[in-house]
Amino acid sequence: MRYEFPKNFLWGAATSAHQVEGNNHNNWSEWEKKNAEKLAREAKTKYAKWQQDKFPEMFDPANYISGAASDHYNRYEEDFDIAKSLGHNTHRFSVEWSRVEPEEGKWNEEAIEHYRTVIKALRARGIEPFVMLWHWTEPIWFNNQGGWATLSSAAHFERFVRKVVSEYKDQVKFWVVVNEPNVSMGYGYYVGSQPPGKKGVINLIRGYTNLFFAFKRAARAIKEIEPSAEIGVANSVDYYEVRIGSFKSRVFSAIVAYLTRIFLRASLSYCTFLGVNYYRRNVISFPKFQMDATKRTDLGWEIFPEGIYTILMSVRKHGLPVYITENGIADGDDSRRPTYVRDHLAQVARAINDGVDVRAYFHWSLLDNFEFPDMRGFWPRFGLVEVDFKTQKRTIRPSAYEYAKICKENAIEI
Ligand code: IFM
Repeated sequence: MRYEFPKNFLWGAATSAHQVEGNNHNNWSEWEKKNAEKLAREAKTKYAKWQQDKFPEMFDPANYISGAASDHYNRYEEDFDIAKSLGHNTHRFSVEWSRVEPEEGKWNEEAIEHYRTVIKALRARGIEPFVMLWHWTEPIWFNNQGGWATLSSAAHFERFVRKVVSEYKDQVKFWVVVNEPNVSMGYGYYVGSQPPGKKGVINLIRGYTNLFFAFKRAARAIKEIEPSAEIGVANSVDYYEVRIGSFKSRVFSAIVAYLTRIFLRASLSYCTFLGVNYYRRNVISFPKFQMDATKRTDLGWEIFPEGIYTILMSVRKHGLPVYITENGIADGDDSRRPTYVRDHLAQVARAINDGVDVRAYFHWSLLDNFEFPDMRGFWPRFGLVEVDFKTQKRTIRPSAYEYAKICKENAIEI
């Protein structure tokens, strides 16, 4: 059966500045230099044997230094040509705060012009820009003042957002204020395994609260500067399934859902759309759930397309249009990505059919890049386009063509 997506549906892919641009100087690049050796040593205990055998580069400290990354800062024209050839009509990217405001209160005009050209390059190709304002990286001065654990962080972020929005408001309609607050705060402020490496409940509460204040101030500022702007958050909403006896499971599920969606719920009244990042199912059970090895990604995440349907149905009650701001798979040999894309989009089609107002799908990611959460580095390959990090050669993967067919036809065979 052929399913036609709604007219004007947006099809594209997402990236983030530090993961693809190369040569950033921010809190992550500093952390990478200090921790690369340690991370390479820890790979022995952090990853499973099958992952270690398949990706020995995880033992090389260079894996954990973003360096030139995918050199997208210089090659964005070439990358957008590829996106256009693949039928994308939208693209999500982030503006790197540390480039725009390298010193507190001082704007770098060259960086501001750079992103203006990036936006124009997208528009020239008929690609709608979705601009992410905070995808986890910060200027060093901001970090030195305590990052999100400090009360003044919200005012700093608002100043940056005001500047960016005022500069690009004529060319940009869609603003995504923050990416996956739960994941970044979890690893960065509670576990301490990614920048800024803070740990414990107090830091988590401080970080989360200030990030929320920052979001609120930013969202209000955007509305004030451009009342017709579309505003959202990219929420990480994976599917949790709890199997510990029916009553306990219900209670536990409710707690997990609450904890993973605090930001989502609190942010709703400031947003005009709801961003959903979906990757996998997490089964919580005792004894531990044994995942079918044919259904796992290179990161060991379970491939579970039905989960995106359940998640979409569960956010319908909020009454906002939904944009799937990320969905993708770490798959170095591209053996599972074609099916992953098709199966997830078939579930998206099902949710639309059942009444969810889904308006966009962004695949994560356009390019192989420096994988962020928990500081994993280059070995996990998320790109529709393969990047040879030594030569920067781009090779379009078969899955990209599968996806392109759906984008171009605005339809899927299910
Ligand atoms: O690479 C990340 C991205 O930075 C945030 N969302 C999940 C992606 C894959 O892990």
